[in-house]
Amino acid sequence: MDDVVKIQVADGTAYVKNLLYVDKKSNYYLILANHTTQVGKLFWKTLGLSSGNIRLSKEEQIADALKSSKGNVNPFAVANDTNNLVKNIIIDEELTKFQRLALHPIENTTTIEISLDDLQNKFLKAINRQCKVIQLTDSAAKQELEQEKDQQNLQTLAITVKKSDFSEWYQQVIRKAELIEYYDVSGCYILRPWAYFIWEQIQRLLDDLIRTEDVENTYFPMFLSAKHLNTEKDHVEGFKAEVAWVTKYGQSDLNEPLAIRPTSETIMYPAFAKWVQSHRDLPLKVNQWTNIVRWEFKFPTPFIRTREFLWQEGHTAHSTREEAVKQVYTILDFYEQVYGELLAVPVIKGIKTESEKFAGGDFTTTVETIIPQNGRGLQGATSHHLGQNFSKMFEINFEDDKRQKAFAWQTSWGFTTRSIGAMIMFHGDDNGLVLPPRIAKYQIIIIPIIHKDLDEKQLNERCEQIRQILIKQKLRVHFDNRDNYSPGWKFNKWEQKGVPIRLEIGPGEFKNNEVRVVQRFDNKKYQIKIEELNQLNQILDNIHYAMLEKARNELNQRIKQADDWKEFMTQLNQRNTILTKWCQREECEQQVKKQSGIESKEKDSEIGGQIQLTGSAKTLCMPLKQDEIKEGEKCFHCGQQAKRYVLWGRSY
Ligand code: 86X
Repeated sequence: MDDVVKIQVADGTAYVKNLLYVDKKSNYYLILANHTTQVGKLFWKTLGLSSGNIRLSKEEQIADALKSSKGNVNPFAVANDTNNLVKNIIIDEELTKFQRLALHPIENTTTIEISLDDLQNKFLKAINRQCKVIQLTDSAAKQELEQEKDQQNLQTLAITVKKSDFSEWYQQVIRKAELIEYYDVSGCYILRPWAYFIWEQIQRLLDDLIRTEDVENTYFPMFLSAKHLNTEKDHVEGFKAEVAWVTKYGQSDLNEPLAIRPTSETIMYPAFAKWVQSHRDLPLKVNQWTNIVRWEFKFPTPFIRTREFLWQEGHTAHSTREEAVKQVYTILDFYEQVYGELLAVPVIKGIKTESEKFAGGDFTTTVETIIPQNGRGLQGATSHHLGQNFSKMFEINFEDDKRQKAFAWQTSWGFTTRSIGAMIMFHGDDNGLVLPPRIAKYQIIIIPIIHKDLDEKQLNERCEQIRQILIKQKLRVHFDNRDNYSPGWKFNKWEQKGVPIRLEIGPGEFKNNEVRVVQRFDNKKYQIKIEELNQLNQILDNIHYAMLEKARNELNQRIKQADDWKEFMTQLNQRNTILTKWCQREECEQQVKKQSGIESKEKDSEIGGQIQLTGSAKTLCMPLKQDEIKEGEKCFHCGQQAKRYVLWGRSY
C-alpha cells in the first residue's frame, strides 16, 4: 500500500521476496517468490500439506532455523541450517522467466543478483540442498471455490469485524454495501449501481464547476502508438512499466502495437498544436471523462489503487504564465469543494515537493487527506502547472499580440474514483457504510413495521403517501415494501448500505400521523409529524455538515508537529502525519524517507500473501496555509535553515 520499495532493477531481473514458513512440527519452508506474485494458499496441497497448519515464522523461529533475523531471510542463510530444519525450498515458477534474481543477503538495504541456475546448481548443490519449482498463484478453478465460499459468507448479513480491523473491514464493507463486485482480472473491479451513482454525483458537481471556467468536454481516443508515447520520453520514462499494450486482433498481430491510455498528454497535445495558432485561440480548455489503465504491481485496493479507474482529466493552454497559474489554483479549489461539499471528506491543499511532483511539469498542487484509522496520507487529486515544457516539445505555439512567436503555458489536472475510497474509509463504521447525504442514491429509506393491529394495505398506502411527499421535495427516497424480508433484516441491510435516514412507520406512528426518524451516522432517533416532513431537506444538510466536521476533527488529530528527529519518529510510530519545518532540500527528504523506514515500528506485513514494506514516511505536501518561517529557524532533520513547513506521513 506504500511505495517505500522502489523496485529499480534492470529488465530481466526479478525482485525476490523471501518468506519463511513453519508448520506445527517445526518443519520450515522457505519460499522464494517474485515480488509481484500473490502467494496463494492452495499450492501447499501440492506439497501434501494444509495451509491451515502453516504460519509465517516469527523472529525467534527465523533465528532458530536460519540463525538469521527478520529482513534477513534468504536462501544463503540455509547454509546455517545445520539441523536440517528447512524441509523445502520452494521457488516461484514465475522466477524461471527472469535471467537474474535480486536478493537481499544481509539487510534489506543491500541487494545482490544471482541467476536461478547458479542458485540451484551451484549454491544449493554446494550445500547439498534441493528446491522445488511450483506455481504459487492459486489456479482459477480453485479461486472460484474460494469465491463461492465468499458468496456464502456474504449471505450471513453482519460485518464480522470491527473497523479497527481496518483492511478486512474495508473488504467486507464494499461488498456488503453492494458497491463492488469482484472480477477475475486482478486489480479490476465492478462498480455496482450504489457506487456508480456516487461517481455520477461527482461528475455532475465537478462538471458544473469546470464549466464556469469555460472548460469544454471532449473525447480523445484511448489508443496511442509507441511513437506517440515516445514524443515525450522524459515524463514517460518512470511510468513505462505500467503501460498496457494491445498487440493482436483476432489471430493476427497488429502491425504496430497500441498502448491503452495511462493519461492523455501525448494523445491530446499534437491536436493542441494544430488548434493553437494565434493568441486569439487561447485559452484552450478541454476536459474528458474517461477510464484509464495503468498496470501497477503494488497490491490493489478497490477504489484506492486499481489497474483501471475512472477519472476526468483537464488540460488547458494559456498565453501567459500568470493565467495558467491562476487556473491551477482555481481547479484545486474545485477539488477541495467536491471533497468537502459532496463526499464530506476534509482535505489539505498543498504543493508537492520537487521529488513528488509530476516530473513533466513545473509544479504540482494537490489535495491530500489522511485516513484516520491508520494515519496514512492519501493523495486526493492533483492540479499541475506544466509551464512550457510540453508546449515546447509538442510545438504548441502562437503569435502573440506583438507578432512574436511564443509557447503556450499549460495546466493539467485529474480527479479519480479513488475519492470514493477515501469517503468509505472516513465515514464507514462497525455496521458498514455511512453515506454523506449528497451522494446517497437513496437518501431516505421508508420501512413499514407490520403489526397484527394494523391493516397491511393501509400501512403500505401511508408509506407510499409519504414517499410521494418526499419525491416532491426532490429527495431521493425509496419505499422498501418487500414482504419476504422482516423489518429487522431491512434495517440491517440499509444500515450496511449507509442510507442516511431511515423512516419507520409502525402502529404508533400510523395512529399519530408521525414517522420515526433514525439517522445513520449518529444513530439519533426521534419522531416527526407528517406535516413536518419538509424539514428533512434541512436535516440531511445538517447531517452532511456534521459528518464533515467530525471527519475534519479526526483528520486534525492525525497531524502532529515535531521539532526534532526523536519527536518525529515517536509521532510516526503512533500512526500520525507530522508537520515540520524543513530545509526543502531533496537530499534531506531522501534521508528522512530512508531513515524513517529503518527506525519504523511498522514492520513488513503480509496482506493476501503479499509482503508489504510499509514503514517509511514521505512528504505528502507543503500546505498552502502555513506560518512564515523566520531567519534562524532550523530544519527538524538536518538543522539547516528551514524554508517551509512540510507534512510527512506514510501513504497509500
Ligand atoms: C502523470 C499527470 C497528469 C493529466 C495528471 O496527474 C492529471 C491528469 N495527467 C499524470 N502520470 C503519467 O504521466 C503517466 C504516464 C504513463 Cl506513460 C504511465 F504509464 C502512467 C502515468 N501515470 C501518471
